[in-house]
Amino acid sequence: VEASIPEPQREAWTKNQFDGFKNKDEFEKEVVRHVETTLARSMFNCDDVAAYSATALAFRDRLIKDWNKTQQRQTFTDSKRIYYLSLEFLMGRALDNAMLNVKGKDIAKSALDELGFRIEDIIGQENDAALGNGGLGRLAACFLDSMASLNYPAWGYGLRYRYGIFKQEIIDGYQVEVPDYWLDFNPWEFPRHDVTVDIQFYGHVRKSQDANGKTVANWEGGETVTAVAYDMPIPGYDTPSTNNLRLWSSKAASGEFDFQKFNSGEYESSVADQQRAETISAVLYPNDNLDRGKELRLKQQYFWVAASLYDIVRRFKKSKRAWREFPDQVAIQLNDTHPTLAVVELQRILIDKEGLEWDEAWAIVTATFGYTNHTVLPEALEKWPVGLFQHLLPRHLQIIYDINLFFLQSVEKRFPDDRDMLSRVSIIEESQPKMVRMAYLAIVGSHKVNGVAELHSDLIQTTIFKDFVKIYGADKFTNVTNGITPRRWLHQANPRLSELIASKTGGYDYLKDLTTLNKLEQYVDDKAFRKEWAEIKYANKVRLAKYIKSTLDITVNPAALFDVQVKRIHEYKRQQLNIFGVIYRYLQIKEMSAEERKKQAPRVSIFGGKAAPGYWMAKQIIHLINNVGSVVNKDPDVGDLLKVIFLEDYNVSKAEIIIPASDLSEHISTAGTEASGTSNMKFVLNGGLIIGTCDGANIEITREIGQENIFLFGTLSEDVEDLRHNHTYGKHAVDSGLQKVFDAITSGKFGDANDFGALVSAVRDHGDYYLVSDDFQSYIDTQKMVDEEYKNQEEWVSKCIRSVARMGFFSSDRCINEYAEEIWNIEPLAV
Ligand code: Z15
Repeated sequence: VEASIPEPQREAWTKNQFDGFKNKDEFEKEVVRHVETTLARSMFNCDDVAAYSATALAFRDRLIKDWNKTQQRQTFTDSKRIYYLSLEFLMGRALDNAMLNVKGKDIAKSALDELGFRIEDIIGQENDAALGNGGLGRLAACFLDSMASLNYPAWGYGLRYRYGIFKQEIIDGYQVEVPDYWLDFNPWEFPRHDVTVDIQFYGHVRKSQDANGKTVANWEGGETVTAVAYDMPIPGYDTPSTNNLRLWSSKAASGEFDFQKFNSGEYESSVADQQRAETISAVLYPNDNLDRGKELRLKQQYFWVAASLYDIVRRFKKSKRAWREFPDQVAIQLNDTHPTLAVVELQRILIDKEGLEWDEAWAIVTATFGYTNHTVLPEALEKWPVGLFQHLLPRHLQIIYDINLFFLQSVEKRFPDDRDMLSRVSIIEESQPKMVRMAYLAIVGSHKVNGVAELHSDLIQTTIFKDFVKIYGADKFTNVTNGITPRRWLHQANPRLSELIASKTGGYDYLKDLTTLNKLEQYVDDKAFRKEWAEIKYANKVRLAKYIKSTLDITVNPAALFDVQVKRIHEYKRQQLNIFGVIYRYLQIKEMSAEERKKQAPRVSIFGGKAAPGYWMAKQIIHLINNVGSVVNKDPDVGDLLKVIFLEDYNVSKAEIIIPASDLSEHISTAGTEASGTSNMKFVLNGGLIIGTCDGANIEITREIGQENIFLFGTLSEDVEDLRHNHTYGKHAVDSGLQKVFDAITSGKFGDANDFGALVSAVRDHGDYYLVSDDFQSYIDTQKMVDEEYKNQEEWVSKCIRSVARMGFFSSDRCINEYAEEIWNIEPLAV
């Protein structure tokens, strides 16, 4: 390719290359240039927002150079690429991450200082890119960081929502949702107005004969919406590799918003068409672990999947390889079932557009895809009514029926006498109305299916996907335990701890091989080290205390134990167990004598998290937490012994402040319900201990750090089914301690008792599905142990250090290497 450019031209290009900045002065010049030209401002009206914009643009210029080179390298070497399809990417802020990954933060800090700005203030100007709900979306963001840092040729594909997850306000104790219009100014995205794909919806299928007499399906009519690509550079840590996240935005196809209509007086209907098209990428659905089955959501899924596949296929076709080589060049990972239509779409492209035979096409499809399952909760498993498919994607429904037919035929051959099996595993559920089971389609269309922690992977293989293990054999099913990026979740969020670790482990290389943390263990008995460690934790708690003061005007004592539960609000995550425990503690304090109170360990109970707007019970939990806070926090009997804090609008950038400040974090889901959890890893990596159930990745964390370093309690997952059964058919009395809590609530101590009736009766009268009562006593006992152990600070700090030293396994780098080897069959590209 290079040879095709004449020598003099090439020279002109090369000698004028933009080299980025290499030192503080050059960086300063870039910032001033952006302020004065790109932003058309000057030193006289450069506020923090403008300084942020200019700084971001200077780093963006630099990233884009590496980005271009990375893409060229991937093209020239014709490497296999991994495409990570996710409807959510919970990226958070980009500037701090970019500065640290390219090792330019020190330069930026001193340059901004000279120009009259504090780098923390500048970083704080950026809106979070909050294109996700919770764990699943943040996992995708950690994976992008790891894939770039490990030099894998990888692309993310998602939707460019105009509105990310809503902003949460708390008004009178209730959650109120406010739209998140984050795109106002986003220096990190590159609109690619020349990269567009027309996406078809509705219409009908007409069969015809081609020249060879073969029947071909033609999907005709309906409407067209255009997808426009927006690219975000993803810098790796300490490597020139810069990958791409491509997000699709919807707009009316040029034929739809045309001048004819415009000129013939149909202005309004023309604008309406435009708006309808833009609706597709307008908003992120705000549900976590819940499928609501809305038509627009299915439209989002097809729009995004079809645009992405068109892009992937277009890139493959440039290589002029034979179709059978497609899986050697392309791996596609389905992040949950949301992108499962990609399986059907690729089959459609191969048979309807490229003329391949079904079997040949299907072999290519199944060799290309891998599917990650993230939940066993029945209400989260996607199903779509057949009628909706018929209407929106008629050709895809036909292909799904064919996929199912061939699949069931093969099952029948292997299990000839098992009629029941056929109806159990059918992709079509024979219900009223009939439904397409997306998880089954994803399994049938992939060569590997994985869960996200050992317990979870075992559970899917023995429960919801049991029949498929019988059909395909155990090799198709595997586990890849989740991980987190230590760059954002230690180095960026906790710079002082990162520096201390670097000073003991031989520099910052531990950020590239997290198992190096094990070197810390030899310093456990080093008094000076322990002291410095404790001071850093204290400073992080002071920072959070200041944040609490400035946002809620509540004073908390940084010497108290900070007990944190931040995550989406969900009954299965059991924030209700936590707040019932807090009430129990409060009642105990109230009963104590002044003498007894002096012996109590002071505690700050910190909550944060969003409830899905339509999830009424979750909203009741938020309301109760806030009401308990307003009673407890001003009770003079209690003082510093207990404070209850609800932090508004928990998001990635707030997590970066909260997580490093925790002494104890709560991961207390009913056993068997939390597929993995990833914040558990973040908290331990930042030197906090965990109180948790034997669920998800808690189990592997325990195995790695040692059971003496974690506070486990509660029912085991293998006992859950029986307990639930007994609740329904036997007697079950509410735990006596919990009963006192319910009495306090129903007496109106925390506001109108009617407001919380549903929370109480879910446990007392309606079968206690999440086993709150069963686990209550063991939870309280374990919290008591926490209180005792926290009094011995020397021992506590030792536990924290040992835990951090043993957390190497939970890097998303380890996790991505496992995917690369076991599922994607892909190698890093040398730089
Ligand atoms: C989500 O955030 C998760 C699973 C889902 O099925 C959906 Cl729709 C959203 C979470 C799991 O609840 C959590 O346990 C896991 O750590 C995370 O995905 C990443 O795998």
